[in-house]
Amino acid sequence: MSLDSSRLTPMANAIRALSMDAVQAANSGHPGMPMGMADVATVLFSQFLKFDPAAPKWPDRDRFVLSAGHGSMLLYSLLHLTGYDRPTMADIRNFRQLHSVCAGHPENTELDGVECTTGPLGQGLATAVGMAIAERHLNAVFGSDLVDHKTWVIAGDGCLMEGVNHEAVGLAGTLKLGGLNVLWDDNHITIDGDTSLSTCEDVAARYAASGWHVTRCDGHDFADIARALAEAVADPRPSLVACRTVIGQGAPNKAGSHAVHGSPLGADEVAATRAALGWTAAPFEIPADILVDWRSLAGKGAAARAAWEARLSASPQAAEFTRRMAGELPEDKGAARDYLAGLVANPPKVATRKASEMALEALTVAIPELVGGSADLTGSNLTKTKATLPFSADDYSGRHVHYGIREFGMAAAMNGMALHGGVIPYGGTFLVFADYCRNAIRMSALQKARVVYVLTHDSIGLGEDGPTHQPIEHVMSLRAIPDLLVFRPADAIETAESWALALKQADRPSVLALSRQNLPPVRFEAEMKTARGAYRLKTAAAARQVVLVASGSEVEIALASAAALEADGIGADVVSMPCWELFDAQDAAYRAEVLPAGVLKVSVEAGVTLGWQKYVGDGLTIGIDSFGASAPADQLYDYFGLTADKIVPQIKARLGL
Ligand SMILES: Cc1ncc(C[n+]2csc(CCOP(=O)(O)OP(=O)(O)O)c2C)c(N)n1
Ligand SMILES: [Mg+2]
Repeated sequence: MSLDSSRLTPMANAIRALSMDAVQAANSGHPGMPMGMADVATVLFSQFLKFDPAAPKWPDRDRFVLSAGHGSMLLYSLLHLTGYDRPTMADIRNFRQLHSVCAGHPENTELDGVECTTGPLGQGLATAVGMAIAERHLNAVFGSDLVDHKTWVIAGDGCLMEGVNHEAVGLAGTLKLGGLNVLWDDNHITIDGDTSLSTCEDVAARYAASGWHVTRCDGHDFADIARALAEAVADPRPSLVACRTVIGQGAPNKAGSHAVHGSPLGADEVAATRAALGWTAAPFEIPADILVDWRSLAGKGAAARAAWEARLSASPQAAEFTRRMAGELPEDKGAARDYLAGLVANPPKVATRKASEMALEALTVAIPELVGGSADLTGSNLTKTKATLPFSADDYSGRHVHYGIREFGMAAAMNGMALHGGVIPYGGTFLVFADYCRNAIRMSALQKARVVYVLTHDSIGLGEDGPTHQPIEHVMSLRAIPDLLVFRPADAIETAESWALALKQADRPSVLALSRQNLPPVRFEAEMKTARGAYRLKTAAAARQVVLVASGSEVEIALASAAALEADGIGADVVSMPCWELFDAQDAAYRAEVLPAGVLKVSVEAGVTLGWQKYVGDGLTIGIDSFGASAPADQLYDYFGLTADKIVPQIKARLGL
C-alpha cells in the first residue's frame, strides 16, 4: 500500500475507535497510548512489518513487541484488523473480562501475534533485545535464507525511564543488534503528568552514546514516520525512533493530557472524538472499505512466507532448523548417560557449581541450541564450556553471551531468546542477585519460557564475602513463584539430574541454586531420583524416630546428624529434597512414604525456615533467620548452628531423650 493518507487516516482511526470503545465498554483500560500511536503503528504494519496473520508462528516473521503493554488495545486492534483468527470482535468487546483473550495487558499465552507478555514497563524492550540476539545467532548458524527478520518495539516514556532500559540499551548497542528498531511514543506524558516532573534526561544522547542510531519523526505525519522507519531499517546499528506524538490524539478535549493515560474517555468525550474524527460507525463496527484496506496487508506477508517455505524445503538444514524451532531436544545419543556413569564410577567431591560446569561440558556438545552466558561472573558461575565460544558483534555464531553487570537485562533477554525459539538460554549470576532480576524470573514463568537460571554461591557457604553476598531468603522466595522449578542439588549426580530435568521443561523456567564450596558425593547410583523432587537417601537402621529433610549443601550435614543419632540407637532417615515443586507433584502415597506421619521431621537448610513447616509440621526447622556474616565458611556453619554437633542435641531434646 502506498503512503496515501486518505486511506491511512481512516485505518489509523479504526484503531482509535476500537481502543476508545473497548476501554469505554470495560470501564477500564488505557485509551491514550493506542490513540497516540495509531498513526505510527499503521505505517509500521502497512509498510514495514513482515507478518502473515494466516501463519502467526512462521519462524522468519518479524517480531513485534508492544513494550508499553498498557496500550494493549493497540495490539488487539492491529491483530483483529489485519486478520488474525483471534481476537474476534466478540473478544474485543470482552476486553479485560474474565477469560477474555484480550486481557488487561497482552499475554503471549493467550493470543498468537502477542510475542511476549508486557506490562511491567521496560521489560518488553529488554525482552526484544533477546529476540534480536536469537535472530542474529540463528542467522549465523542457518544463514539469511532461513533467518533474516527484524525486531520492532513500541515503547513509552516509562519503558525508557526504567533502570532495565539502561541495561538493555547498553547490551544491544555493544552487540550491534541492527535488526532491533524501537519506536518511542515520545508524548511527554506519564501517569503523574508531564515527563518534566521526573526526568530531564536527553534520551537520544544516551542512546547515541550507547552505540545506537537515533532519529526522530512527527508521529502524526505518515510520510515523516515512513522516512524515519526507512532510516532505521537502513542503519546497521540498533535504532531508536523518537516519534513525537500527542497522547489520546483525536480526543478533542482530553488529548495531550495525562487524563487519557489510564481512564475511559467517558461517553461525552467518546462522542466528541467520533465527531472530530468523522467516525460515524457504531461501536465495534469497522466500515467495510477500511477493513478491506487493513486485510489487504496480509498478501505481502503471505508471499514472503511462501518464498521462505520454498527455501526451507530446499535447504539441507531443514530438519535441524525445524527441530530447533519446535523446541524439541536432539535425539539422546547417550552423552548424559555416559556422563552419569562416569560420576557413579568416580564420585567427585566438587562444588555443585563445578558439577554444573561438568554437566554443561557434555550438554553443550549434545545440544547445540544451548546458549549460555553470565552477568560478568563467568569464572564464578562456571557457565562457559569449551563448546561455547563468545557471542559477539564480530561472531554471532558464538554461544556464550557476556551480558555484563546487567542481571535484569540478562534475564529479560533470556526470556526473549526462549520466546523467539530456536535457542535454549541459560545464564548465571550469584543467587543473592536474583533479586535484581526477580521480575524477569517471574515473567519467565508467566510466559512459559524455558530459561535456566544458574544461580551460584547459594548460601553462607560462600564465606568471606559476607552478608551482602550470602543468600538467606532467596531460595525460599524463588519457591514462592508459581510455575518455576527451583533445584538445589546436593552433589554432582543430583546436579546432572537437575540439568537434565530443567532442559526437559519445554514450557517452564528453572533455577539451579549451586554451591560455591566443595561438597562430598551423597548419591552413588545413577537412577534418576531428582525427578521425584525428594527421595529417601538413607534409611533408618535402628527403629525410625526421625526424618531429616535437607537440600543442597546441607544434605551432608543431615547425613552426619543421622549417623550421630544412629550411634545412639535413634533410627533416622535422611531425605534429600532437591526440588519442592517436583515433590509436590508426586502422588499422596509417595509423599507419605517419604515423609511419614507420626515421626519427628527436621528440615535442614542454610536459609530462612519460613516455609519448611509445610513438610515438617510442628517438627524442627534448622536454618538461618538472620543475615549472614563475613568469615570462612566452616566457621559460619558452626556459628549459625548448622553442624551435626549442634543439631543432634536439639533433636534428642525434642524426642525427650
Ligand atoms: C515496572 C512498572 N512500573 C509501573 C507501572 C505502572 N504504570 C503503567 S503505565 C505507567 C506510565 C507510563 O508512562 P508512559 O510509558 O509514558 O505511557 P503513556 O502514559 O505515555 O501511555 C506506569 C507508571 C508498570 N506498568 N510497570
Ligand atoms: Mg508517555
